[in-house]
Amino acid sequence: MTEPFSFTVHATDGAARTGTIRTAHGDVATPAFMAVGTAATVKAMQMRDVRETGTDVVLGNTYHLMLRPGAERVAELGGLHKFSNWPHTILTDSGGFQVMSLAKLRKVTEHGVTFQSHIDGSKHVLTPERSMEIQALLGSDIQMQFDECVDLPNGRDEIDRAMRLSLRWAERSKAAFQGGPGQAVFAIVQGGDIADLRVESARALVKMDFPGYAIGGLAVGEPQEVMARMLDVTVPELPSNRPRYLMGVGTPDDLLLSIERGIDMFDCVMPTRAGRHGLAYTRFGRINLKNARHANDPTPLDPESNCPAARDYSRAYLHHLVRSGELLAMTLITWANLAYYQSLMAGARTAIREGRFADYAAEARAGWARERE
Ligand code: PRF
Repeated sequence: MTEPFSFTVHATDGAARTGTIRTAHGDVATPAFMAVGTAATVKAMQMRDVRETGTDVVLGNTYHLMLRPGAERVAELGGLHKFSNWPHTILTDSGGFQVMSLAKLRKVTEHGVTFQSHIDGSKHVLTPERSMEIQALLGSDIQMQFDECVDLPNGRDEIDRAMRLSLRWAERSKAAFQGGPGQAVFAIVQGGDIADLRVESARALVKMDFPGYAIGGLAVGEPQEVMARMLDVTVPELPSNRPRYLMGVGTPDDLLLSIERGIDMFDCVMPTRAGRHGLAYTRFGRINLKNARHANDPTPLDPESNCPAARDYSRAYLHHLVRSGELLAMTLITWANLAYYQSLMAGARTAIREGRFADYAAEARAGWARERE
């Protein structure tokens, strides 16, 4: 029998917490970094290797999967876990954010969003009800409410309008959620960079009593200190016994700053996308492997890493692969990046348990100063 969805906090250190989220497809150690698997693949990676980096959750996207290969097809093939060979926890985003950044001829109404596919121009409609139906067909463990995220900077009226629309869509998403045991739907706080709108959004969503709360609408063009301030006003409004997910964030520094403020979950294309562009994230900082200074360097990215990609290949070899446009460059650097992000999170979990998160964050930040790309 599948156990119900749950979140247990094991230890806190200031506002930082470490805990376990239990879903129908296993346990997630928090703070957690979720690997982005937009189109049912963590680009350039095999799921076996994604798992080996310490990843507990892969994120899928409603928008991409509805367009190709189609949610009904994935359901007929046994659901997203089976289709992608990822038997662990899957979180799916609801589609609104991707429609806004990728689709053409978008139109937002109370009902939902009409748009044209970025792949073939075909016309589609996403509503809270259809988004939840697609996420149910995919069979994800954690499903996101349908919301509207606006860019920053933006005017108060526009931020206010999208926040209130997202609240009404939260009600409709919750009513349309078809999850069984071990599955959950999360709300998304909006409100841009305006503190009172953030507080209002969070309070209204908490009244609706969701099993988890995301903070959306950040990392959309605002400075890091604005993001930190929005976390400072939002997190205290959220119940301490529910997981908190900061969507689309971020750099290693963003992760530490957010964990310090009580965030439990993250996703970001940064380690995977940068990996496809020759950029490595390591304990020593970000390294641009395209740079000629690596051409004769026999040392690996990190000799002490437990990731084969970071440990067993020289920087000179990775430089050569990047310069030659070899596919293996993407695989190895993505793999090393995911492994670094996961080791940063594992270290954070241990440090919180041991009550030394501030020291851990300071040491990590000092380490990044050792590389100059
Ligand atoms: N809403 C949804 N997905 C998201 C965001 C959001 O606001 C963000 C913002 N950084 C990333 N992904 N549904």
